[in-house]
Amino acid sequence: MQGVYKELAEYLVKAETEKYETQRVTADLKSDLTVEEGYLVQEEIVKMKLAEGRKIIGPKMGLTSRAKMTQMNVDEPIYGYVFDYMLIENGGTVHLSDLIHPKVEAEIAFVIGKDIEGPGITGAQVLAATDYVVPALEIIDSRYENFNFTLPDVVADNASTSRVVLGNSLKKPATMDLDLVGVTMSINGEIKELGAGAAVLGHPANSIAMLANMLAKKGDKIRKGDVILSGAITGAVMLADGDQVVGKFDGFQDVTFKVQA
Ligand code: OOG
Ligand code: MG
Repeated sequence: MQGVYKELAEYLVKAETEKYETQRVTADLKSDLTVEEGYLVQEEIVKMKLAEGRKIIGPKMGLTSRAKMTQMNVDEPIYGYVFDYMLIENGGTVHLSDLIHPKVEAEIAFVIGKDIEGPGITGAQVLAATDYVVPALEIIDSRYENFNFTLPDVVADNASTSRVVLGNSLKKPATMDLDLVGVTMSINGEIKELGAGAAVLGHPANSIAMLANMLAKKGDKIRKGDVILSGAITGAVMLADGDQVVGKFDGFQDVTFKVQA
């Protein structure tokens, strides 16, 4: 059985590396893939990346806001992993030639100061274990045609994770109400999406708590030093050559990047 998950992982990593859209796993290769099995495929992807010498920046949450669940037609939060090669500096450039069909979304990231081990973790416990919060723009790039997927597909595909731009301003979470942080995401000076931290499960810390509790089911935990995206506050917007993307988060400095062919 293990062999099947590894094969599916190789199929998805090949699409990522060679930058082409591919058929959904559940459409073509394994129509009865469950969400749990999707995570087994994802684990194989993580193993492949680690074997190549990539480093984990942290797990990430996805599909934690209604905006995202509605946009992607799925109804449950998921997690995936961000690796070192995915980081783009604030103000940097995303090259379309490196990616398939990228979209951008606005998120709040948590820099974890102490291990967090579920089950039963609450948002308050997450805040107590968080050193800093940082605004972020995530560039997602589903390996599937038209970002069309079921929950098992997107879990297998490492939650569409592709690139991350972290802001430069770090804040102590105790100094602000993260649920009330207003966010706009603009492209070429025009606001495309907007929202507030509360869009993510009522408070972004609840998303990190859910992650700790999900990881606990497989005997894993959140680790000191992890930098964790809590999931998009806004819907995701397709990127095009020449785009100048700006995320404004109330109380933080802007997060920006540009897009080039
Ligand atoms: C899945 C990735 C979701 C988020 O923040 O909701 C995600 C997708 O929409 O392709 O990263
Ligand atoms: Mg995201």
